Amino acid sequence: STGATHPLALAPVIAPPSTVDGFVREFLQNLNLERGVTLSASNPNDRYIALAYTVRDYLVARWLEDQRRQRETQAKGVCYLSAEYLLGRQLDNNLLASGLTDIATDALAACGIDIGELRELEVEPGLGNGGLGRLAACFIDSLATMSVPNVGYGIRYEYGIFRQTFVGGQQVEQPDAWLSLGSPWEFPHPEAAQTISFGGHTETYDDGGVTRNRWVPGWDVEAVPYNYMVPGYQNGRVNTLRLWSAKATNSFDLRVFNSGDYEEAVRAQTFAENISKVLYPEDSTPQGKELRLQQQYFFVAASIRDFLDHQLLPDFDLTKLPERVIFQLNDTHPVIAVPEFMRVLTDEKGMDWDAAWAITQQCFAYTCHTLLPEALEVWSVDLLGRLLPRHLEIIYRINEEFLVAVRERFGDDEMRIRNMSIISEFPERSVRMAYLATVAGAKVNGVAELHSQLLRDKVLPDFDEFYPGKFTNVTNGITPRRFVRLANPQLSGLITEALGGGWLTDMERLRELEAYAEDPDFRAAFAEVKAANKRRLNDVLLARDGFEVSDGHMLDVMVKRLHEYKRQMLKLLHIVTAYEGIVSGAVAASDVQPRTFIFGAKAAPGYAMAKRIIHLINAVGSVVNDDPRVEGRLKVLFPPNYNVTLAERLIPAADLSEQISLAGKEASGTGNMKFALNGALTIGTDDGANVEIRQLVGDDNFFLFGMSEPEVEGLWARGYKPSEFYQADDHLRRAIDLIASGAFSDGDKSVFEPIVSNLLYDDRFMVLADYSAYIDAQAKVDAAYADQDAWTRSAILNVARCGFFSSDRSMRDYIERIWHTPPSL
Ligand code: H53
Repeated sequence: STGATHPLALAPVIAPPSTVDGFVREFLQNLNLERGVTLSASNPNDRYIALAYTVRDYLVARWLEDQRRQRETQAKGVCYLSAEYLLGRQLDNNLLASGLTDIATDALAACGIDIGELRELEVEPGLGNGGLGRLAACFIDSLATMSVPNVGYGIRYEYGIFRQTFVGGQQVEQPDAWLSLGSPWEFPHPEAAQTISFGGHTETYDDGGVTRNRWVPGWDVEAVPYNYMVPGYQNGRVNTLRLWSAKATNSFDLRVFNSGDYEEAVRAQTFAENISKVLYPEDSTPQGKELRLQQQYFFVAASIRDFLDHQLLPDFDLTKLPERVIFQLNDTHPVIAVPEFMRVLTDEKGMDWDAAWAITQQCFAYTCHTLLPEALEVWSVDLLGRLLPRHLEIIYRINEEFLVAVRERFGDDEMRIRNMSIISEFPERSVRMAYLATVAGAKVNGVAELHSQLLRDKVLPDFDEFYPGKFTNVTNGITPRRFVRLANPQLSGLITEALGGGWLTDMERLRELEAYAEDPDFRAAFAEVKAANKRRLNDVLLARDGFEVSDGHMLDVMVKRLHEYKRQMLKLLHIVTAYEGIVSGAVAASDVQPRTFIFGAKAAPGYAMAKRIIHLINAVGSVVNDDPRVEGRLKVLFPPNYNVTLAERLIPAADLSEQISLAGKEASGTGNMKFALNGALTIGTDDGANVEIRQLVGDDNFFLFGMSEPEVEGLWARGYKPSEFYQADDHLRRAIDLIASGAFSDGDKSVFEPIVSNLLYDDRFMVLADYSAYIDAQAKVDAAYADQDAWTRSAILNVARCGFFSSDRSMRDYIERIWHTPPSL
């Protein structure tokens, strides 16, 4: 308490009045007071910032109130630990959440400002790579909307995911300086910085007759929290996203003073601040760099300290922690939180090991997002020991006790012991973070039914046997606020007209649309919405990239990170086949169903094959688009820098959603859900959440093709020779030969030779094996599209039957199966 007596200081904070005049006043005030300009002297950025501040002002009162109540009730909450949050633009979402969209639009119009123009000024915070980061953003939206106490913890990267440009069709990365004009959505709290230590050594000491170990760190940095509001959808609830930024500690200044080596001291400062400088741009292929481990420890150590020191009441009984909090580990990236938590409880809080371990095993849960072995992080013991020596000791002890228990259960089965050990010995001694998380977590979940099954059967079978009941599934979801309501306002309007309000927070209600699928007027209205979304996309692409989407074309869209397992190459072979058919004269252009193929994909900067595939997509595009023989019936567009903002424009306009990964490789996918909920039909393999989408929408409304996961395994076992598929299939051979001939590289055969030989002699992701099934399925797509009315009916049924994929449902599943954190307040 401040001891304040003024009545205004005692009353709860009051939000400004929700009227157009009230909004105008607040907006102008923010222009004057925060930007120091009058309306007439303001530039667009001033106006955007003042608008953002105005929206913020309405939410802040709720936010402060929620924080106060959370402290008071101490209800159990979720600390979501994630190295990535791919948030997308904030302005529209926060307007929608606060119910201010119309008022703000009118208020700005009254000031002579088009709010749409200000919207376009916001640089989206791209603090994530792909699915995993976007999932975290959807989850915190749902938790706020469901009034579940939650703090999202992460890193405030100064540079988010790189901006992709194309030079001669090849990807060139530009830094994403998203903060260069400042962000009006963040609340920095340098005064609340935490000191985070690294390096040094450990020592034993005598603690009243007991010998204990402790850490004597070598250097430290400050972790400065930046808070972001996470408003629920029109429920008056605002949760917090707390992102940490690294700053040099004063000890660096001291060194300047002592050594007089100013330059060296400044260098050291830069070194510390590098920790939160840049997001690693690898999605599911981590490179094991030291700085990445620094990032991971930096943010989880700050988050745990923040929770224990600032979210708990001062006299909190730590043995009660499992009733108060669950730390959800989003993939292996935050798993170093486990030994950190143990260190704090034992070394700092003086708890004995067994008690601390019992608490830890109830306070953590782990979500695995992959099956790719290269995505499961391991840290060499050498590196861990240098950076976090005490944590390595703790990991060793956890492992020792775990292996004792394994021996008790299974006997001295050395093979099994070696397979289950948290420490692997080859190729170098290292810590398997997924194993550590599995041993420590109360629950381990996969992200789609198939994925969770494979996780238990193939990746962690010994653990599943050892820990019955620990493994579970929570199928991913997406927030309908951003990906339906904001991205597709016209479809949302149509649904509300049919069903009334309320569906946006109760997506199972979309089922009621099934009846409307039989209504010709509704179908016509639905088709008109799709057409309008295509026109809107056309405007966006024209302004952004100078592209035009032709009328009457089917829009066939594949947007996701570029990865071989996702098989953009398969899509490309389909396009080349269609093109080859026309130029060889086998197919008359006039008989081709007009299609525009749209790609969006970033490749990790060090992933050479992925970058080559990007080059090839662009190369095929320029040849196909310019060839008069095609008569404009096939078009390939690849707008650069696919991000959340572009996704929000592309997805509502799509007719066909490409989800064509090799079965058993895509853990879930979430783009697949976004497309289906916006009325695109899916062509897809039986992989990830595609399986569940198909089960829900029905086989008639989904184009399934390709090998199943067991069939993939069978083919590997028999010995896969891609060249046999090449030899056996005329179309495939002609498509590959065309690429090999240099037809897309001005006759230079060497440019795409590595792609061709990879396909013919390696083809880890079995593109050639699934090619002919894919081509057949695409023929079915063409045939289905010819009956527009039937297509529209299927599209409506996709929307009606995919309410399950709301992230609100995912959150309910987590709450019921893992967290046990009921809504509160
Ligand atoms: O996570 C998504 C899944 C998707 C999976 C993705 C992912 C990453 O984006 C990064 C690392 C990782 O291990 C997994 O590839 O299938 O939908 C959200 O669960």
